[in-house]
Amino acid sequence: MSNPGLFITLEGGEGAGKSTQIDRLRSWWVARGREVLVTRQPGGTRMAEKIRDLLLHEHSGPVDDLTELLLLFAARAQFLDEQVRPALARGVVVLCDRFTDSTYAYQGGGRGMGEERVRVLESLVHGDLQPDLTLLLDLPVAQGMARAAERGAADRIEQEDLVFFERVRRAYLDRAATHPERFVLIDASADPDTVWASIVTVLQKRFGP
Ligand code: T5A
Repeated sequence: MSNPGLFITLEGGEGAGKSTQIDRLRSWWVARGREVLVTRQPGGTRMAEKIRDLLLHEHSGPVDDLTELLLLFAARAQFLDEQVRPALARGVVVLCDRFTDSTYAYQGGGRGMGEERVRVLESLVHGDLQPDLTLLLDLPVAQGMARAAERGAADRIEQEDLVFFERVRRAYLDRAATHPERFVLIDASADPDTVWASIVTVLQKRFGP
């Protein structure tokens, strides 16, 4: 059954500007009279935020790749059940900073785990739920890392090297090419106002002025 709400995800590498643009997206939808939920992955619910801390901050040693993958989907199952599905059923516009395409990019691509394991868990956890629109904010890896470094201390995943993030970017671009019906590629290398102008063009084309 289709939802009365809208599920929009923002994706991209480190420092792509997702958080910066999601605030503008919220205002755009509120100005059109829509109730909006801004949320993020990993995280979004109390339990999922605890898993986020485990994944990004509270580690006391190496984290096994499969453990990382399973924790991400454990958090996501709770997040979908508690937050996203009820909101969509109420007609809310859900704006999510990262979602499962991040897992394809970071775990599948960056960690080299491949698509298949991600796909199996995606099918188990999502059922048939997919974003209505995914904005992929793309920019050269070095530029994004420089922005992220200016913003503050790196978390566990941000400490990976350039080669890791090149694989992440490649995996994202492959996802966008494989799912053109929901992905829109945004050039995120420009200043925030220019990036926002590109996003507005996409929103107006899909959802009207
Ligand atoms: N992860 C996540 C996985 O490995 N697998 C998964 O399945 C999921 C869901 C999440 C980490 O977890 C990983 C990926 C991540 O490593 P996070 O804190 O949510 O951690 O990390 P990010 O989403 O990467 O947060 P960032 O802050 O790095 O990126 P954003 O949100 O894209 O960027 P933003 O808006 O905070 O901007 C960063 C800095 O750049 C400036 C901003 O002012 C800020 O200082 N900026 C710009 N500067 C110039 N021009 C622009 N256009 C700019 N836009 C923003």
